[in-house]
Amino acid sequence: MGDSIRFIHCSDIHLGANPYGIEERFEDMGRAFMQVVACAISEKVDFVLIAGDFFHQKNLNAKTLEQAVNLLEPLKDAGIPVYMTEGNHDMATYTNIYSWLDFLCQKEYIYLLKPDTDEEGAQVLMEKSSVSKSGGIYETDTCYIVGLGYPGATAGIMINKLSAFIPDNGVKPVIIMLHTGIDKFLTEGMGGLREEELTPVTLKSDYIALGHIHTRYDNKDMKYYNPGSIENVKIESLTKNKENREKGFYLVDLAKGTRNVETEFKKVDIRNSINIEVDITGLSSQTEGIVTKIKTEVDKIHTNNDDIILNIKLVGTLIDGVTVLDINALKKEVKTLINVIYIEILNNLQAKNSGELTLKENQTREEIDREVLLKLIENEGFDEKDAEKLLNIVMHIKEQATEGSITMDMQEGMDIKGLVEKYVEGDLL
Ligand SMILES: [Mn+2]
Repeated sequence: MGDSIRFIHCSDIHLGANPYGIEERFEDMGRAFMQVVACAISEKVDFVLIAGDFFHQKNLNAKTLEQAVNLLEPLKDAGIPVYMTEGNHDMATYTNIYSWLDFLCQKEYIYLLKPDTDEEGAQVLMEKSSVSKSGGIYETDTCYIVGLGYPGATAGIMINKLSAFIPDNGVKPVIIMLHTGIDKFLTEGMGGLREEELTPVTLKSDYIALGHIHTRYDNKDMKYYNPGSIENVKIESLTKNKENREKGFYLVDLAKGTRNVETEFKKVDIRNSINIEVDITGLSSQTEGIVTKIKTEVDKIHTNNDDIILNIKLVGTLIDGVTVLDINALKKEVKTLINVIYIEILNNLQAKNSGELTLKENQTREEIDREVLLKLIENEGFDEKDAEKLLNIVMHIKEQATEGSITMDMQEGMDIKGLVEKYVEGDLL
């Protein structure tokens, strides 16, 4: 045994996630975690921490459980314990107290650390023993590991209450696992914990292993570290970023004497995804030219033949003024030139001379409405006759909505498409 406790801290593994039913993505999630396992074995770590969301869903299918067991098996064989706390994705539901993580714990693949609930329904941390597999605190030879789970919306109150149960770190280092985000690193409106609300935990611990937020952040002074997910979980999360954000986990050395913490961020090799804006100004609406342009732009940043996830945003103005393209035909053509497992093309083309309106004096409100709407409809590529017909339908719906014969469902919103279809089919005009 060395002078330091060496461990891996990873989070948000999301086994079982395959957005849009892309089979390869299911395998990608497993491949990412396999790299964590390999590192744990080669670096001979003392243990592995998983700070929540090991699974993507509370209800597993057989394939995901099989994948999980196959991935955990080598760690078990190497005698490397895995300590886990629950995330919002894989925690037990109110009606189902026993989760798949409990199952893995019973089968001795992992130690599941979570707060218990006392008679009053309050969250309490109990010590885990060989008799009771339940509890939030586990004492190893060298340290205490505490699982605070997913504290939910009242994180601040819950953390404060639970912090009273955390053992004193005077004797042995205390390592905390917590599945919640610090609010200043979140996009607005996502909630999360204020940094100062973590203070009672910071004071009693040496390392706070966070999970929940899929991008990396940390604060050494406050002792918290969030590695982010080890793969991109959603396709949507890719489109927001121009480049791939690094994915990975921390390899940590915690000095037994000084309690000094050294972290190394280990990158995970993940599926390449490319998000680009392609300006096709000056081209015609012919598929061939557009596809060639897309291929040229992708080749500038993607230089091998790996299967990628491709998100394209088409911008600019075509010389023939067309703004509506056959996206499916485009996707099909791109697929013959670039190896993709998933492709999305967003059409953001601008019409020629769009937005030019010449308002005359003494025009009525209705006349202005008609003119503006007609312009918008024409910009979508409808010919004059269809545009006029569609305009009448839209004006009719607007009239009915104004006088209250069409009402909007506050939950569902208004089914505009359905309404238009009804009028087109029934030829109500
Ligand atoms: Mn997650």
